[in-house]
Amino acid sequence: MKTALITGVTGQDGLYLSELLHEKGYEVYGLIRGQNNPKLPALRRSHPYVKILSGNLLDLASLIRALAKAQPDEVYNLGAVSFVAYSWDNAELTSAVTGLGVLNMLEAVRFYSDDSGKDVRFYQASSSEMFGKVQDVPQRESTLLWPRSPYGVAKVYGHYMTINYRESYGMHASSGILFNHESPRRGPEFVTRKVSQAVARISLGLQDKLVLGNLDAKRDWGFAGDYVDAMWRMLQQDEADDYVISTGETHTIRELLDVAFETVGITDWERYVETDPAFFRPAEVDLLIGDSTKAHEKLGWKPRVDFKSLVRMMVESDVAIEAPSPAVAI
Ligand code: GDR
Repeated sequence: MKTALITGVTGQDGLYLSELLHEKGYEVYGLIRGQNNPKLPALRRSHPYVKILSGNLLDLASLIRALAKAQPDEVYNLGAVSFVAYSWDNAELTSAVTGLGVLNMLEAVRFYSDDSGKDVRFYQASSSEMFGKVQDVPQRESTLLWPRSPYGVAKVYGHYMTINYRESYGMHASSGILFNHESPRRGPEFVTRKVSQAVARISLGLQDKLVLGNLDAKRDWGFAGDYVDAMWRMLQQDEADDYVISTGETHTIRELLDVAFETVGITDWERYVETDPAFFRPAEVDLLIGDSTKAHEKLGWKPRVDFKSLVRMMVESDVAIEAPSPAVAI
């Protein structure tokens, strides 16, 4: 039986990845920050097989202790401050957790590997946000990185540190450059879930307006459940490497609104949607579209859920969540 340690285990990807690894027979450990993490009770209920360890990406000693306890074969570093818009107001914190946190985890893995003699495999959650200003269409592994947010800059640091540990110490450290990936478990601050929740509530008469920022940005949106499978495949390769994971399709926020509102039978969504400069970003990433040919060829990976099915899945899930529960007969 293999053992895996996941940071960011309470996030969307952490939940899907724990399920995937559990189904494959892994013993799954999750690193949790803080004594009273509000997401912990839900995780214990929905994923009782995840063994919880306490640790913080900013505290190297805590990571070394967690590795000594879990004795993992594979470490998936998904923990980060992950909301791009938040990163301008919290640039130092984002740089610490999303950037230096990667270095701490790499160091902890190096200590533990040296100590135990085990060749621990490492996955770093890199991001399409690293591409930033458009250089290449579509973006691939060799595209010049030009991040446009403190979050993107921190992810570039983590990405190159991962490559550097691979080249310096021969570590099996891989980096997945994942484009946007969504699901009904997505946090409500991200645009897809903000839209799916609002559309569900508008269709049920619970909300009147949806206020957004830039409707013209283009994103390559895939399903998170498909993307965690790519993470696992990367760590099963003989050689560690970097891979773009994407659908190869791009859509504007307007197209997202078209499909989301259409799911509940509304075609004139302009009546419900307003824009507010407060939701515009100081620097925008205008166009993301990924070329994951390398992942197709080397990992045998392909996305299964397309854009329309993804948006419908999210809206339908939110309609079920928001719908008033049927009256209970006395
Ligand atoms: P992103 O995702 O920044 O691409 O990063 P997000 O869903 O936040 O934004 C996508 C695009 O939508 C535009 N937008 C809005 N975004 C939000 N959140 N709220 C709004 O009201 C709104 N209106 C328009 C944004 O300007 C942007 O262009 C996500 C995160 O998961 C990162 O952690 C991850 O690394 C990348 O995807 C890949």
